[in-house]
Amino acid sequence: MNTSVRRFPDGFLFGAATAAYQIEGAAFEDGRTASIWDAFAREPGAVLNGETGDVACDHYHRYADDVRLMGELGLQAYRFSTSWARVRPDGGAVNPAGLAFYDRLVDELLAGGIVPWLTLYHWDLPQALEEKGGWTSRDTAERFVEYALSVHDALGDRVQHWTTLNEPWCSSFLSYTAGVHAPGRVGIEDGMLAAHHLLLAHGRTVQALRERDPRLDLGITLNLTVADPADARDPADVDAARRIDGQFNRWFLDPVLRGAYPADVVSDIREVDPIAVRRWAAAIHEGDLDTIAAPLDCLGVNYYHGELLSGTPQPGSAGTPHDGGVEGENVRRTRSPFPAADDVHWVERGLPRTGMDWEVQPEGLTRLLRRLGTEYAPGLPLYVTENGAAYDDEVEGARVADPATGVRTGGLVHDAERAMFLREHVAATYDAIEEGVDVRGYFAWSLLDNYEWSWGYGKRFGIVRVDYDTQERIVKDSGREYARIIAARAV
Ligand code: PNW
Repeated sequence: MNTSVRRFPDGFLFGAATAAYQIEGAAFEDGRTASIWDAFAREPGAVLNGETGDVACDHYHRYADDVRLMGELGLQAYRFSTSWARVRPDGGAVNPAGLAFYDRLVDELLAGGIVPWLTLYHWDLPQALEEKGGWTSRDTAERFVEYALSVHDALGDRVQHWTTLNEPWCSSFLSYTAGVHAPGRVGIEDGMLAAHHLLLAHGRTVQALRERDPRLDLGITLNLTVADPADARDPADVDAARRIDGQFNRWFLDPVLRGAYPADVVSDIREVDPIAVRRWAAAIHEGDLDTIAAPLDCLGVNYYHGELLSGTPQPGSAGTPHDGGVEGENVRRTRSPFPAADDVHWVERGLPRTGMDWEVQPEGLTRLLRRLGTEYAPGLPLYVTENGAAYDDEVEGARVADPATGVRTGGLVHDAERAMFLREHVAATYDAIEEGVDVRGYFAWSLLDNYEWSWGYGKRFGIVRVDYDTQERIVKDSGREYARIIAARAV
C-alpha cells in the first residue's frame, strides 16, 4: 500500500449516492402508487419494527436544501435514482407530476454545478407489475424500457450519465430467492428468472437509449465482492471461493461483459435444482445474451467488503454477510441467496467490522478494481458508485429546541470510524488508478442517513445525520472529512 500523498487526476469525480425509496418519502403524493417496497414493508416481519419509506428523509419536499448541502460539501456529482412508481404509477401511463419532481431536482443540481448521475432502477418495482409476475415475467423487461424512455423524454436534454440497474444481484437472488428483500419471494427458479429479466431490461434499455442519443454515457452498477479461499492449497476452500465469486460476481459480470452465463455456476445449481435450471434455460430466448452484452460506456462498482471462505464448517461462524436481512424475533427467516453454496462457510479473520457486521477491507477494493480493469473490462471506465459504512454515531452538543419553531439546531456528530473508512477506501481507489486501472469517480454511500431496507431506520450510512423527528440535517465529522478530501483532491 502506497503511503505518500495520493493526488487524484483532473476529471476524477467525487460524489455521494442515494436511492429514491430510501430518501424521498412522499410515498403517495402527486400520483405515485405503491412499489414492491411499500407493499413489502407492510408485511408483518418483513422489515425491522415494521418501518416504511412513507416519509424517510422527506427529500421530495426538501430536495433544494439537500442540494445546497451537497454544494457545501463540495460534491461534484450526485447519484440518485428515479422512482418507476412515481413516473409511471402502477407501471402504466406517464405521470407528469411525478416526472416534474426529477425535472426540478436536475435543474437544482445543474444550477449548483453538480453533475446528475441517474439510476433508473434501485429496487422499487411498481407493485401492480409484481402482481403480474414481477421480474419473473419477461413482460416486465419491456415495461422497464418504456419507463426508461419516458424518463429520458423528460431529462435526456440535461442528464448525460444513465445507469440502468443498481445491484441486480440484490433485486433477484436476495429478493426472489432468499425472500429478504421485496417482493419477499422464495425459490431458486424465481431468482434465476428475475436475474435474467433484469439483465434483459438492462440490455434493451442500453440499446434503446443509445439509438436515441449516441452521446449518452450508459452503464450498469453491480455489487461485487472479493472472495478469497481461507487456504489456497485446500481444494474445498478454493471451491467455496469459486462458488461465491460465481454466484455473486460472475453471474452478472459474465453476461454483461462477455455475453454468457458462467457454465460452472449453472452446473452447480443444476445439481441442486435441475428443474429450475431447465425452466430458466427455456426462458432465455435467442439473441437475449447479445442484448444483455450491449456495449457500455462505463461500469459502476458497489463495494462494501470482501470475504474469506472455507469448504469446512467453521465453529461459531456468523454466516453469510450477504443476508441483507435482519436477525430477530419480529423478522422473518431467510433462505440462502446462494442457491448452490450449502457447503460454503465464512471464516472469521479478525478484521474490524461495521454496524452491519461487514468486514472493513479496503485493499479488497484495490484488488477488485484491478481484476475488473485487467481481466474483465480493460479499457472500460470504472466508477465506484457506492462505498460506505453503517455505525452508531455519537451525537454531541447543545441540541436545544428553538422556542419559536421547535426546531433543534446545532450539535456535532462524531463518527471517526466512518471518516477513517472513507479515507481508506478513497485511498484504495487511488491505488488502483496508480496501477493504471481506469477509475473515474467515487461516490460515498450515503449522502444522508436513510431507510436501510429490511433494517428500516436502524442502520445509518450517512455522512450527514438525519433526525427523523425533526428532519434536521447535521453534517457528521465524516462529511467534513470527505469535504476536505474533495477540496484537496487528495488523501
Ligand atoms: C446496497 N448484501 O445494498 C444498496 O445499493 C443500498 O441501497 C444500500 O443502502 C447499501 O448497499 C447498504 O446496504 C446492499 O446483502 C444490501 O450483500 C445488501 C447486500 C449488498 C448491498
